[in-house]
Amino acid sequence: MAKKKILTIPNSILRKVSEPVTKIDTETKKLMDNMLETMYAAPGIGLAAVQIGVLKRVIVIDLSKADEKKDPLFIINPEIINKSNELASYEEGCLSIPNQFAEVKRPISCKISFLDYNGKKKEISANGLLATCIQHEIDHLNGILFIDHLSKLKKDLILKKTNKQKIKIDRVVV
Ligand code: GNR
Ligand code: NI
Repeated sequence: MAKKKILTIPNSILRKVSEPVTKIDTETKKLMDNMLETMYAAPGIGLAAVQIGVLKRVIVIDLSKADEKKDPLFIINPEIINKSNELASYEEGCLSIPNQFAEVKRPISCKISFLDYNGKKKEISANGLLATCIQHEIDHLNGILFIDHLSKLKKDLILKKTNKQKIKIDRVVV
C-alpha cells in the first residue's frame, strides 16, 4: 500500500465528474488499498478516489473509533436508490478543504447499491453519520464539495480563509 497526496481546493480536478469502474481488477484493488491508507493517515472517515487524483467512482469509508477494530467499507459505482425527505444537519469537514467546517443539511437517511471490494453487488441503508458521509463522498464523484451546499456568504468566507491559509504556507516555503 502507499499513502498518496490529497488534492485540495482550488485544484480543478476536484470539480470533474468521475467515471464508473468497468472492471474490478488488481489495479482497482490497489487503488482502494492506497485510498484506505491515505484516509487512515490523514486521518479521515471517508475518501473519494478523485481526492487522490483518480477520476473513478470509488469511495472508502471507515467510521470505527481509534480504539475499535478497523471496519473499512469499499464502495464502487454507488447508485442512490432512495433518500429520506427528512433532513438533518451535521458539521462537515473535507480533507480537500483543510481546517474548515460547517453545518450541512442533507437527507437523514439513504439507501444505496454498489459493488464491494470483490465486485459483489450490495445494498445498504444508512442513517446518521454514515448517511452523511456516503452523500458527501458521492458528491465528490460528481465534482461537488460540501461548501456548494452552503449560502454564498458562508461559502465565500471559507474560500477566503482557505486562500489566506495557502498564502501563509507559500510564504513559509518561499
Ligand atoms: O474526514 C471526514 N470527515 C467528515 C465529517 C463530516 C462529514 C463528512 C466527512 S468526510 C471527511 C473526509 C473527506 O473529505 N471525504 O471526502
Ligand atoms: Ni470530502
